[in-house]
Parts: sequence; structure tokens; C-alpha cells
Amino acid sequence: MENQLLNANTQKFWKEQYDLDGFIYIPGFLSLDEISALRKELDSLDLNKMPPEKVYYENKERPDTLKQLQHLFNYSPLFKETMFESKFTELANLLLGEKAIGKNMQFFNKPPKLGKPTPPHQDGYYFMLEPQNAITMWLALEDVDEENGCVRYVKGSHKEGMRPHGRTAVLGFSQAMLDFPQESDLQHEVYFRVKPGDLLAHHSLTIHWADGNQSENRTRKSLGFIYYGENAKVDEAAHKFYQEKLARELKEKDSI
Ligand SMILES: O=C(O)CCC(=O)C(=O)O
Repeated sequence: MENQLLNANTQKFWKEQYDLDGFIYIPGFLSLDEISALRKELDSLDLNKMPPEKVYYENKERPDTLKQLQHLFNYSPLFKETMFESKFTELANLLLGEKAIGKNMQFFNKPPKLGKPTPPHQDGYYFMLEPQNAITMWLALEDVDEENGCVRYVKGSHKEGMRPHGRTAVLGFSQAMLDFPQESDLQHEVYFRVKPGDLLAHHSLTIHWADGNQSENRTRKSLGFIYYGENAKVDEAAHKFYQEKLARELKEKDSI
């Protein structure tokens, strides 16, 4: 993978856009060859060897309804080198304004007709950080648009603090905003139709969501990369309590 980001002017532009809007869109961040290598690697993973709490299906009885994989860098050298000391890390360092620490690399899919909407949320609600300096990158592995569920943002929402969240029934997105949408959320909504290799990156306080997949036969595959700023401290006790509670609830409901 080509590691170098573009020149200093481009980097300055990305950083300014990110600070202003709470997200950036970078078309063609990876080449089509790089995307097909990542897709091949995903296809070759033996999901039976991964712990069940890292593998989510819309319907556990149907392998074609795979919807999420967690901590991919633990299961393949290619994923590890994509997550760490890569072009993604370099971009995270730039946008966070400090050294980026890689935390999670996820696969997201919305299977045709069954892929549920991603509820409106702020990632920082899950992360529990002080200060909230973390970034999520979202890499398209195929064409994504309104039909199969594109990502939507509220521009500038990263400057407005954390909004109230509560439990959802959506596997993989257990928390949703309780007071969404406000009129100003919809006034500032921005969404992206993307192609394979295009990248979105958003701040941990940026409000975002995605539609369900309404298409008859298109999947909606992407990769997510989460980095924390090295000075962002996790409220470890609260985080552990939350993770354990969630794992218990999912097992009780037989969702994983
Ligand atoms: O893929 C999606 O639908 C949204 C992903 C997302 O919300 C996230 O990575 O924070």
C-alpha cells in the first residue's frame, strides 16, 4: 500500500475541513487494486475461528447476512498493516493533531433488503473519552448510495457537545440519540454517494447515521477504522461496565 499522503497543501485543506465540518470526504483514498486485495482477504477469513462476539449476522442462521466483524487486525497481517503505521494512521495523526492510537478495525455490511438503518449516534458516546479526541474512518468497498444505505452527517455537530443516547435493538449499534432529529440537524444534513476506495472520516462527536439497504440484490460493504488521540483518556471503569453489560444482554437475547 502506498503510504505517503499527498502534499502539505492538501493536508492543510483536509485538516481545515475536518475542524470546520467534523468530517471529510476523500475520493480515491485507496486504489481499486488495494480495495480488491482487502475484499479478497475478507472473503478468505475463517469466521468460525473468530470469537462469536466479534461476528454479527442479521440472521445467525444465514451466513449471507453477515453484518459486522470487529478487531479485524487480529485476524490477518494485511488488516494489521492497513490499520497500523499506514496511510490511515498518518491521516489520523494529521486530523487528530496528535499521535493516533489504533483501537478497532471493523467490517460493515448491510445485506440486501435485510440491512437495517444505522441509528443516529455520536461515536464518542461509546468511546467514553476525556477529551473527546477520536476519529472514525469509513472506507467504501463498493458503490454506496441512497438505495443501499449511504452515511449521513450533521455538519458542524462535533462543536455542539454530546447529546443524550439510549439503548436500541440494533445489533452492532446499541445506542441511538434520543432527541434526533432537531430541525437544525436536518438543515445541516450532508450525505455522500461513494465509490470503492473513497474515504469518509469523522470526529467522535459528529452526529451520523445511515439508511437501511432497500435494494433487491446489492450489498453495502465498508471498513471502519477507529483511532484515539494519545491524550484522550478512557473512563476505564465505565467502559468495562458498559461492554460487559452489552455482552451479557446480547448472549441472553441469543443475538451472537
Ligand atoms: O456503516 C455504517 O452504517 C455506519 C458506521 C458508523 O456509524 C461508524 O463507523 O461509526
